[in-house]
Amino acid sequence: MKNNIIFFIAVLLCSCGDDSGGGVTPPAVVPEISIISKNVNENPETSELLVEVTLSQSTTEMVSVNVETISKTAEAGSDFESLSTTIEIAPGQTKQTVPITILADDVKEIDETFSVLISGAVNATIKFEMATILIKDFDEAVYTEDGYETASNQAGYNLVWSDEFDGEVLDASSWTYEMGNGCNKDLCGWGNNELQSYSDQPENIKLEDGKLIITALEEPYTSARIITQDKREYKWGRIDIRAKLPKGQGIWPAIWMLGENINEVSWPACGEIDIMELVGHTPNISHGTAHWGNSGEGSQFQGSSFSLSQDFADQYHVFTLLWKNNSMQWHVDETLFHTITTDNTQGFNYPFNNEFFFIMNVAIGGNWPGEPDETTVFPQTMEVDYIRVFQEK
Ligand SMILES: [Ca+2]
Ligand SMILES: [Ca+2]
Repeated sequence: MKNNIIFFIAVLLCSCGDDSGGGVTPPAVVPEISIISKNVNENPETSELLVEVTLSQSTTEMVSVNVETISKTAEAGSDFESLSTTIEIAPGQTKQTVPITILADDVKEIDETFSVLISGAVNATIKFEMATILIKDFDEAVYTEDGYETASNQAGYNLVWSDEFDGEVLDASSWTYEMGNGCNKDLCGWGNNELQSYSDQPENIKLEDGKLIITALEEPYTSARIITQDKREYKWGRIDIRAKLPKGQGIWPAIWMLGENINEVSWPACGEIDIMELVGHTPNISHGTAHWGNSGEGSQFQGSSFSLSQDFADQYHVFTLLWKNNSMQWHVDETLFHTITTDNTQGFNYPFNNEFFFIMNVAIGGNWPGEPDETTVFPQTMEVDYIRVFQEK
């Protein structure tokens, strides 16, 4: 009993000893801690990015938190230096910066991202745990004699399907020929008053030297059109298509996609993604366009174009769609020229977070290019070296 009393007094003394100011110390506030997303340029030389970690308010305690980088399409070791550390924010402060080394190269790349994660906060609760760092690339595209080429592996992605067109015959497990003149009920011409009839014959479509070759022939106009409907349908990813395009008045090559639900909701509600379209009287301009909305007056589209100093018929170029949740970005030779997001829908349903299939064709005539004339040289070919679909890991 005596020992217990002494212990009790000792506890009282101890707790009084902390209270030397005479008042009661308020409990320290527990602020919220966040890490802030940022864009950075890939400079010609290695550079330092300062990422900010912020508190919602200052506190009387030392705050600490673990910070680590996570590779995405930007990779530790080649695009930035991996970091895993603990930082402290001193009492009374509300901010600390974390230096991350951004590595330089002279390789043309599509803008890349990595993440910075905070965890294990002491004296704070985590509000925003993940920052996205976008590295913007300004390197020049490098061309070989036959044009531009992209890497067959892409950091941060898995290759989920590709057709390199290396075989003797078109892969029927991926592609279906669409045949005929497009007459459907009382409409003719594939919906755009086009003149061609599509065939599956070698004079119009064949594989040769690792390329898919679609050939447009003069009157009676014939060409080819292939689709992956019900065979290869994808949602989101990076899509690379390397192709050399035809030219001339009235020639209209296209590499494009339609929503797989087209038979249920019809066009354009299903969505259309034109990765590449070219009208042959402007053979140095590739167009990227999205279509959506309701049929008739509710039909919406938004496009942009990319111009070369040469014709797209002179060399191979790579048409890339970077397609993410709620956004799509069009590139030629890894240079961005068009972006569509959910902010662009004009109040209509955004159909692009859905599965789509591919279409490749060369049309002749039609509403946009008009008819061929005496300047048009036949035959005209679209040569496709590869189509590759990558999806984020
Ligand atoms: Ca670069
Ligand atoms: Ca090939």
